[in-house]
Amino acid sequence: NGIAVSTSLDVLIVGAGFGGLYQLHYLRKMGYKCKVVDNASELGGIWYWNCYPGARVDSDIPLYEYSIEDLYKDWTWSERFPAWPELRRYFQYVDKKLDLSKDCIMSTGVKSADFDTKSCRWNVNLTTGDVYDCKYFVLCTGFAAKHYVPDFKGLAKYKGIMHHTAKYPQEGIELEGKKVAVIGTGASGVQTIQEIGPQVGHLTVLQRTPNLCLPMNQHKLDPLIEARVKKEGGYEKVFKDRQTTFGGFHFDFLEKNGDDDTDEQKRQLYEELWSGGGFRFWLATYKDLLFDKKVNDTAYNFWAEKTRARINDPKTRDILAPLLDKQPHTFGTKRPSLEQRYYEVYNQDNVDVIALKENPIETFTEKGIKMKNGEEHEFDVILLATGFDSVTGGLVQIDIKGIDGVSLAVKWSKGTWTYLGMTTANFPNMYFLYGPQGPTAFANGPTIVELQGDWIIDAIDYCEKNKKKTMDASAQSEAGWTKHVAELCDITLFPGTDSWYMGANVPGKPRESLSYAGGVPRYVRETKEVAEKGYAGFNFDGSL
Ligand code: NA7
Repeated sequence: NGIAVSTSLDVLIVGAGFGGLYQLHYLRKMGYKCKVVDNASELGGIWYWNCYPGARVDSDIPLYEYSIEDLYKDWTWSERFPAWPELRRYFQYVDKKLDLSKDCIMSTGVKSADFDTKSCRWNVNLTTGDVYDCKYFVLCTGFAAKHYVPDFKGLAKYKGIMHHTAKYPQEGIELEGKKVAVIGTGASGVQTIQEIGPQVGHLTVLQRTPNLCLPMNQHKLDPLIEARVKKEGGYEKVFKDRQTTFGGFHFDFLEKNGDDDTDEQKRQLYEELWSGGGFRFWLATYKDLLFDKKVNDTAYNFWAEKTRARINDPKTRDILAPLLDKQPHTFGTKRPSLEQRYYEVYNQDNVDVIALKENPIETFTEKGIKMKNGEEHEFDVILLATGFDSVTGGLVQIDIKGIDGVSLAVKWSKGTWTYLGMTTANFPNMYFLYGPQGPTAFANGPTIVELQGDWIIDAIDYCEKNKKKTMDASAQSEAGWTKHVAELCDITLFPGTDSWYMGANVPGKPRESLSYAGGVPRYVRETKEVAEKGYAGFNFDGSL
């Protein structure tokens, strides 16, 4: 009826993906009055928005699902690495089981939120005009809630169909027979390219940096085998194991360094990891792979040899998989994508690649894209797979003001400051998960969402049981954590590469480690210790 509503809640949660729904389920079960708000019209978070052709998860089943409430028992995946439609169906299934939707306000964004120092509550303004006041404000916006479109010259001139992959139309686009361009070869670009390459009339890939893709080794799952694995406790074992490994997967780095093995042994190990598929070649290898460039080079050489053998044209081979002396970046310091048929697609007559470092985009035109060398390419469809203002973007795009009236965007404009990767000083009773300075970038989402989720739920419950009005990180503990996160990253090979891990993919964004590089077990230990010490480093009911 157009009349704005004002409502009081215990907890307002932003985001109806894995993180937000976990918060809703448990906090509601504990008796707290909660609502989830999400811009999307359906549950699923990242899997609502990323519905481009071929979008799928890079964690193998059953890593990428909830471990709670025996949900796994009545749900069977059809593939080892499921695609977005199946992931969406999973959310519908979880919704049915846990009755979540009734407390989700969909197709609605959070415009702004201010902390009222008198009432010690958050006032949250929604895009509908409705206002909620809540004691706790929990942001579960994920690491890729804000897509990034580079400031290409003439972008607005283009008259054809153009979409960012994370804003792909829900109803799809007819691509058959069309002239299509894909800009960007991160995970989104790689998945799109390998899916549409065989369908479109002509595909031009505009690549700035090659992706050091790893074989996905996708396969269908047999429901009978899965039922047996479940019965024998296989799924529960994975759920337990994933809490104990560096990346929250069910495999981990080895207890040895590259130099502990001969060349022959190395080759044998690499072959095994390669054929195992998924991220094994990245995260189940020598423990110094991401610390020692010499060891890393042996992995790069193996990758280049395997990959180059699949590409027919010598020039294309050098563009997609250069030899070590021209390597685009140290292996694994940018997120490797998992591929199926990706390199073979470039052997098709209807697929070309343009190396943007040699021949950059000059300008977009009415009909397509003009390159620096003067060539103009016409396209019916341009897909921008150009990534995200990752990790922090989803948080700072909401106008959130803490106790001193300073917004989060201003506070983090020169660098990110958090305590434990879940709180930030001067924003009392506000928590975020799968965000900055937690193990976000290197870890399996559902693992982190459950571990950080429990920590946040416990913290809220602690405050309520102990009648605390506010819980706020101290400036000192925040400075300590931020330094700790930087130090953990500085000893790795990550800082040497421009990537979204380092905030280096968006011009002007501060360069820093956006994620905690100490691995999941250490992170859990450190955050648990803080809780066990009565939430050391936090001020309760501090002077406001
Ligand atoms: P990514 O991994 O950030 O990839 C973005 C791609 O877009 C990457 O290849 C970029 O090249 C390219 N890009 C970005 N800006 C430009 C400009 N200005 N010109 C040309 N090319 C550009 O995003 P994704 O969506 O693929 O994946 C994000 C994460 O989602 C992924 O890591 C997984 O965790 C899931 P660059 O490499 O910067 O040279």
